[in-house]
Amino acid sequence: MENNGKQILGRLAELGRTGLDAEGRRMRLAASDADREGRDLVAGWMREAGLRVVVDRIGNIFGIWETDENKAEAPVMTGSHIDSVIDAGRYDGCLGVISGLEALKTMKEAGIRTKHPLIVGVFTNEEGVRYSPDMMGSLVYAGGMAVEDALASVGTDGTIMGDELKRIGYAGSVRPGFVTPKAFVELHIEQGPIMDAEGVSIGAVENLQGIHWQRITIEGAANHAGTTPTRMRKDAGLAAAKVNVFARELVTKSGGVATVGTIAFEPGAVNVIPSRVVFTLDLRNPDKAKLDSDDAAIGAYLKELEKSDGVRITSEHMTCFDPVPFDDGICRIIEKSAQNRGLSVRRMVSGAGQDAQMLARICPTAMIFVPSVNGISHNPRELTHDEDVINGANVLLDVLKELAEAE
Ligand code: HGY
Ligand code: MN
Ligand code: MN
Repeated sequence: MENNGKQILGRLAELGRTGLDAEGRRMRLAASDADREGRDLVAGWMREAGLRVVVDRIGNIFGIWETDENKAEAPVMTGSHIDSVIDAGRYDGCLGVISGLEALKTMKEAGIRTKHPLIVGVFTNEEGVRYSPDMMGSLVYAGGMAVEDALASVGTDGTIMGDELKRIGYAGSVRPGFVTPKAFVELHIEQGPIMDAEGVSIGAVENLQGIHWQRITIEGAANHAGTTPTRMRKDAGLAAAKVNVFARELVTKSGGVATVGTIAFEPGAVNVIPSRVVFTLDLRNPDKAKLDSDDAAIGAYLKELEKSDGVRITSEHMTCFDPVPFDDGICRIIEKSAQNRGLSVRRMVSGAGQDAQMLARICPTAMIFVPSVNGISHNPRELTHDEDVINGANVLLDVLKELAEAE
């Protein structure tokens, strides 16, 4: 059985045209007008496919295919996210939503009967760019965060998540976690270089690395860039740079990764020593002990810096997600489907955070990866070849069919 590949590619392109700003940059930030545009498009496709569409209180959208015979059984769920980072590619998240919808449609139109209902989900705010934490919708769905706290979260633009969901018409009434799936499978691009470099078509993702996000504020003293001798400086900018270098040295040893993705200087003038710097540090490692020890080493280093550089430093953790093991049984179904389709397949670790890591808290979960050309992602040059898109969606179809116990 095959999906309608042309439809998947067409919808990826169509969804990819939503959320473009004046400069043509794709910015479908959670609960923005651009996000609404994408949500309306996908919810329309779900209705066209004859799915029952529900929206929960944190704005997660679910397209449900159930029959009188199977609706009492636990559903098999797939899905991902359509919110994006800034100047994003068009595959991240969208591939899993569109392919999941297509798989349900393909089975439905073929008259397949399944023992379990099937659901495709669109989870709110997976990226965490506008509101923290990331994977917010799936975290709330899995019971890891109270919906009230999520709705109260304040965005980088000062808006409130709950108000914005209301404004775009996606403040649903259904309780998040309204049904516990029998299993959850997410198709996603790798976003890294391994599969493309090795020429592997399918990844059976067996676990996912831990993620710690923190926001660090360094207070120094503004002073004249020309007249202030080095020894008298309380340079918040220099201290921030030292933290970045220290974090890179740490993860080079521990096998993790560290990223300072946002940084703001005050007062932000070319000839004024920065008095205040606020930046974020994204630390990741597949090994929990190493991640925790790197995080602790950063905390100790901040204390040292306060003394050596005469600055005041505070830090608040925005997320602390442990590494997540996925379900080996589902990985074996993914491998079997790939082999039956004559596709190369290998086990993978997800370097990126995913909605699947939250669903893994409540049901057996795994992911299917397809290659990202040159490993590029979170970048408009993100690319997955059409053939790999279609292969990934067909493997997802096989896996969902087997998990839903198609007759
Ligand atoms: O940050 C991540 O890993 C994901 O893209 N949200
Ligand atoms: Mn993603
Ligand atoms: Mn992403």
